[in-house]
Amino acid sequence: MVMEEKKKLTLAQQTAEMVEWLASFGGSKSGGVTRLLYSESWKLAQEALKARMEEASLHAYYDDAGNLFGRLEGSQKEGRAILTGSHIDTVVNGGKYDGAYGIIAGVLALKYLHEHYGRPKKTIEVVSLCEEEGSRFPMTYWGSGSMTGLRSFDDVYLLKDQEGTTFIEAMEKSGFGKGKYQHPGTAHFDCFIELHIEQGEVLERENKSIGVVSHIVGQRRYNVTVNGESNHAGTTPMKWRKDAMNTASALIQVLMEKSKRMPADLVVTVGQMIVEPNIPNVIPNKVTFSIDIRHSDSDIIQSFCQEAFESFEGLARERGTSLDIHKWMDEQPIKMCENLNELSTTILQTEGTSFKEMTSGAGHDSQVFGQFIPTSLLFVPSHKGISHSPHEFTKTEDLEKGINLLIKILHKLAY
Ligand code: HGY
Ligand code: MN
Ligand code: MN
Repeated sequence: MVMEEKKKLTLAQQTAEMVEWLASFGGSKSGGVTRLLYSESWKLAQEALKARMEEASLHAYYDDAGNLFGRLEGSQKEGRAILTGSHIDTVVNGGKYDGAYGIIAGVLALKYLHEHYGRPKKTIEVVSLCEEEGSRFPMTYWGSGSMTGLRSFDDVYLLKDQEGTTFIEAMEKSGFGKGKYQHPGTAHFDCFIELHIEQGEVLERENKSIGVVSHIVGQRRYNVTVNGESNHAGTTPMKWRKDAMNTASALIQVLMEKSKRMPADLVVTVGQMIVEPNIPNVIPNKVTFSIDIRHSDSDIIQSFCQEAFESFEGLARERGTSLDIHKWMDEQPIKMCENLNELSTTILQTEGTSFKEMTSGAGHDSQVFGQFIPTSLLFVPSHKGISHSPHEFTKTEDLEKGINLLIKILHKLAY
């Protein structure tokens, strides 16, 4: 679709077109989207977004981690810029909106502001953050983490994906990490505003258009590796086995049973399991499974992990197996910026748009930026609360309400 035609489209039509367009990068026949960090579909999406940013009269540029920025230069040379955006990577077979919506909202908001108000006083930038999910390598928030210093290049070089490709190989193959672009940083940003789908169904159930997030829950992720002994499924008596799967299933039951005795808003998920040698007639000698634990109070997360892991060692020993427990993510609960939230709620009250102040059970790049610069996270409803799935859906009119709010916030802050 050429630029001229795009200009005549309404904001709602541009939004709907851009959602489908971006979802085509890594899109599958099942309607899911898979765009993993530094993969071919990730690279094509970033390159295509760069062109869209330039079409929208933004100055587009990368940093050395592969974060892509679109800048609407302000007339005031001094002073720091306002940043908006979200992450371009997805989970495997995820939805069209998680991360992508925040980038689309930023590009269309800056395009609208430039077309209707010309040059701002303060510079505004939209960022397509290279990675947030932790779907390819065992590490999350690489985009926002590399910008804020929460993650360093040293942390990631030797990480490997499930195919055995190292992080540095993948990064360099997609053209980053070699010093060709500026080093990631947040030095010239004043604040960060992220639009995101709720990924829950509170807004839809309560018929509210916007979620203004007050806090994001704390989140920990572990990989637990059980080491046993492979052997013949037919000739090895049960009492002689060192069965890594038997132990893993006992440990997972401990987690699920223990969670029933914890506050209802503690959530624990075992989402990934790697079995070796993963053959029906061989007793597994190694099972690695992930644990994702979240709660708004980090002391509750700590006590849950401590008590659960205490029983792990004994259960493993009883079954002739041993354990390695590796914590690879530990983000504290964080409060969002009250001033920015007040700006949003004032705009919403004035225009009569329904909203709800709420906690986020999902982690977001705002959880990282919020540790360094004033940050605001704003939700639009997810149909039936479904996310991380091809069935993720948000109505265009809800997407548009979020973008209109972003336009008003940025206009207030930058013009
Ligand atoms: O897992 C999460 O909370 C987010 O979608 N990365
Ligand atoms: Mn996600
Ligand atoms: Mn997300």
